[in-house]
Amino acid sequence: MDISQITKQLQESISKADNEEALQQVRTDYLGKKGQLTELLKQLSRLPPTERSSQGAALNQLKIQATQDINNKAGLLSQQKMDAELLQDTTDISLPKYGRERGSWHPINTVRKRIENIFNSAGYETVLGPEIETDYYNFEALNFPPQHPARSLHDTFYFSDGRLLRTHTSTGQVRAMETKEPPLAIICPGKTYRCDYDATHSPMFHQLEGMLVDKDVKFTDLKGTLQQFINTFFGREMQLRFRASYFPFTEPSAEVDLLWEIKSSGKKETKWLEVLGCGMVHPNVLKSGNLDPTKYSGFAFGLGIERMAMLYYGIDDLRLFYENDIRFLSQFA
Ligand code: 2NL
Repeated sequence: MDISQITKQLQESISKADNEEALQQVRTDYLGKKGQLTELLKQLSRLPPTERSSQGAALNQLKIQATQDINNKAGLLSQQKMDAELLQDTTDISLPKYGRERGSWHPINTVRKRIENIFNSAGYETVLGPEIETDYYNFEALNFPPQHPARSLHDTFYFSDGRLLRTHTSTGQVRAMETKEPPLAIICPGKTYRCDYDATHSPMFHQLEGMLVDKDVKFTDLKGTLQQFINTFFGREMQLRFRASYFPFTEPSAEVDLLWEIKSSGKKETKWLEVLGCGMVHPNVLKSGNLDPTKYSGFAFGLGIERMAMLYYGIDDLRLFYENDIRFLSQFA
């Protein structure tokens, strides 16, 4: 077979191949195991030695050239195919991205951390307890005897085995009293649960309780501590009012009101808002914590983190915290 004829045929086949499959067929026809060029190279040995070297060199040269030409054409076809696909494609790469916004802390966690930081700086240690509790830690150790009427105020979620979702975070503090020696300065933040839901109550809410137990802890220590805390939290001198109240776990007990300025239609008004509950730790509660009430005394307080966050940010509906509306949450980023 005449090499120049094969060369011409090959060039024609390559230029006729107008898609990748057709070109692959050309490659097989000429360079494949049974391809024309491969066959000719195999037959070289049968040629007389004089012709063998010149024919061999020419065939090898053709093989190299053929490989190169086919590869070039393959590149061209692939480029054409991509160009055609891009013309068809309707993806708009100039569209703005979505779903990649940065997350941020939930305002409840931000406020919780702020409060924790204030107390931690004053030497209070954060302790955490379980959210599923026993009747003992949630009620009995805190001086709610069985049948005590205050138990019903808590609208407790019970499990069938008698355990419950903690209704306050005091449970963590009882556990801390059991294991640590005074002086004891702890705060216990976390989720708490009560079976109640409306504009001002959520079945899950956040509390932070704190206590200080040592020798000679007095009610004035409590007043000073809470005044200092509230001033630091709001970043200015605030006016507080301690009002006598009742909790089973403290005696005496007080509720703390905060003088709050409300600007309604240009006029400045003030209002007392309840922000904290507190008192001197009941002797029975010290006893539950294996502490001798003749030797030690302590104060304790509890606050609702949602309430503090509402005041701090000026939010008027508790439910906004739990709806996970990104337009609401992103304001606190
Ligand atoms: C409130 C009232 C309060 C406490 C919590 C406490 C804890 C122990 C012992 C004694 Cl272990 N007291 N905690 C004391 C007084 C009030 O919370 O209105 N919370 C939102």
